[in-house]
Amino acid sequence: MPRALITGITGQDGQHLAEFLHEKGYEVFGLMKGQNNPKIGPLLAEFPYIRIVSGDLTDFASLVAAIRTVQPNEIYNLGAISFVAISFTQAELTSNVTGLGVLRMLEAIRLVGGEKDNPIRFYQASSSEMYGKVREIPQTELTAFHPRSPYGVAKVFGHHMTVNYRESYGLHASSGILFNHEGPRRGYEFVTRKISSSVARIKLGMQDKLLLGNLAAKRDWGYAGDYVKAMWLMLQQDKPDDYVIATGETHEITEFLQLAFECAGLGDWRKYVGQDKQYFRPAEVDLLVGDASKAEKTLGWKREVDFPALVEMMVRHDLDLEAKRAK
Ligand code: NAP
Ligand code: G4F
Repeated sequence: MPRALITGITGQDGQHLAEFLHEKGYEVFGLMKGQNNPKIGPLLAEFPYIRIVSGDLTDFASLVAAIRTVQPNEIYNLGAISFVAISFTQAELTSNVTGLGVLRMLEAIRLVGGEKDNPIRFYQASSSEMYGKVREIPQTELTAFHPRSPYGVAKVFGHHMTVNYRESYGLHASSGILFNHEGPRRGYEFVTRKISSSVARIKLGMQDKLLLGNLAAKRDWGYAGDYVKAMWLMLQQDKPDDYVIATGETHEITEFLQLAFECAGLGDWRKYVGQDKQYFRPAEVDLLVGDASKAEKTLGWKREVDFPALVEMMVRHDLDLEAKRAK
């Protein structure tokens, strides 16, 4: 039974990946920080097969201990301060967890090593935020980076470290440059979930208005369930490499709003949506659209859920959830 260690197990991708790997017959271990993390109970209630290991990406010794305990065949480094907006006000913490955390994990792997004939394979969760003020459209594995937030800068550091450890020490370390991916497990702080949950609450009479920031930004939004398959495929290749994972389509936030409000039968979104300065960022990423042709060709990866289906999935899920909560 192959063993996988996932950091960021309580996050959106950690949950999807745990489910995916369990179905593939893996023993799934999740790194969890804190002395009594309140997310443990709900996580194990939904995924009883996950085995929790204590550790923190800011604590090197805890990563070494976790790898020694688990003896994983594969490590998926999904743990991060991942909310771009908060990275502006907590830049040092973001750099430590999202940036230096990658280096600590790579060093821990180098130290512990793994089985001689079957060394540990490593996946780094890189991000389209690294492209920031984009240098070309669409963005590929070769597009230069120009990050626009402390989060983006930290991800560039982690990305280059992953490439460097692969080239310097021969680690099987791959980096997935994933564009935005969403779904019903998305955190409420991100714009798509903020919209889908607000639409549901407005529909049920629990909320009147939805306040957002910049509505002109464009994102390449895919479904998280499709994207975790790509992570796994990267680690099944003989050679480690970097891959863009994206849909190749970009949509303005207003398009997400339109579909979401229509799906709930609320009509024109402009009746409900306002703007608030607090949700604008000091610097913005205006447009992201990725070219995933390398992943499609080499990994055989293909997204299955398109943009309208993604919006509908999220709104329908939140309508059910909020209705249950209201009872
Ligand atoms: P998420 O839902 O925000 O989850 C982040 C996870 O990181 C949580 O489980 C969190 O644990 C954990 N974490 C935070 N600080 C930590 C620390 N010091 N030590 C160990 N773990 C820590 O993120 P996601 O959407 O699943 O994304 C997964 C990864 O992919 C992240 O690295 C993100 O930056 C990257 N990424 C995401 C997207 C996207 O669109 N979703 C796109 C590109 C890249 P707690 O719950 O205990 O705080
Ligand atoms: O949903 P967001 O917060 O996601 P963002 O900044 O694109 O970051 C996400 O995707 C990255 C991949 O590109 C990941 F690496 C990262 O970890 C994270 O998962 O914001 C999307 C856009 C931004 O342009 C933001 O300014 O929506 C705009 N926006 C407008 N109003 C808002 C709001 N974003 C949020 N969160 N809340 C608003 O009220």
